Formats: sequence, structure tokens, C-alpha cells
Amino acid sequence: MTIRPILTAPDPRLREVSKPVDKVDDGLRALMDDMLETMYDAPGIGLAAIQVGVPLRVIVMDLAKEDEEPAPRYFVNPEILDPSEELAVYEEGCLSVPEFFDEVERPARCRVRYLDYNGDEQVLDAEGLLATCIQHEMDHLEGVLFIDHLSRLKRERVLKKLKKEQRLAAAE
Ligand code: GNR
Ligand code: NI
Repeated sequence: MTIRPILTAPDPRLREVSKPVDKVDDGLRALMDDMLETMYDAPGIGLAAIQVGVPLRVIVMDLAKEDEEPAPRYFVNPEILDPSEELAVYEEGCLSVPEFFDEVERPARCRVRYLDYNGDEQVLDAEGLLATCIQHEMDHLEGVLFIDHLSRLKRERVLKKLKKEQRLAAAE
């Protein structure tokens, strides 16, 4: 397993729409293993393949708390079904938008249909942080970042700061 570099905004690759996976094979499982290791190292609770530069519809996640056993989840070609009309607000962050957090409102519950690590079809009812995180990761598959749900002023302020930081880092 290998820790891969995580792309940060405004990298244009984060705006790509990811392509469906044809087959869950050993090559795809190797990608998912790397993504999980990269996510744990960051650390984060979810990661979409495009965040490591691979435009495929693949997500990994682990919502276990620090004192709990690891509980990795893998979602291949996920689809959101039946989002609730009720909304919920969570303070979100993103490994591709480092050191910035803000509240985003999304459907409080949803159902997700996907293929698991073995390529078997699964349906999961999600609520709370799981529902929020799945929707945050699904956005990445469409080239959408959580800051796109904020005002233009906030989004441009964050992007400007990230650009400046990247310019300073490159000049070192
Ligand atoms: O680590 C992460 N934490 C988080 C917190 C609230 C809502 C969504 C997330 S996902 C994020 C990791 C990430 O960027 N996934 O794409
Ligand atoms: Ni993210």
C-alpha cells in the first residue's frame, strides 16, 4: 500500500467528472487500499479517487472514532436514492481545501446503492455524519467541492488564500 499525494484546490483535476468503474478487480482494490491508507494518514474520514488524481467513481470512508476499531467502507459507482426533504447542517472540511471549515446544509438522510470491495451490490440507509459524508464524496465525483455550497465571497476568499499558500510553497 502506498500513500498518494492529495490534490488541493484550485487544481483543475478536482473539477473533472469521474467515470464509472467497469469491473471491481485486483487493480481497483489496490487503488482502494492506497486511498484508505492515504485517508488514514491525512487524517480524514472520507476520500474520493479524484482527490488522488484518479477520475473514477470510487470512495473510501471510515467514520469510526479514535477509541473504536477501524471500520473501512468502500463505495464503487455509488448512486444516491431517496434523499430526504428534511435537511441537516454539518460543519464540513475537505482534505482538498485544507484548514478551512464551514457549515453546509444537505438532505439529512439518503439511501445509497453501490458496489462493495468485492464488487457485490449493496444498499445502505444513511443518516447523520454518514449521510453528510457520502454526499460530500458524491460531490467530488461530479467535480464539486463543499465550498461550492457557500457564498461566492467565502469561496473566492478561500481559493485566493490557497493560491497564495501554493505560490509561497513553490517559491521555497
Ligand atoms: O475528513 C473529512 N471530514 C469531513 C467532515 C465533515 C464533512 C465531510 C468530511 S469529508 C473530509 C475528507 C474529504 O475531503 N473527503 O472528500
Ligand atoms: Ni472532500
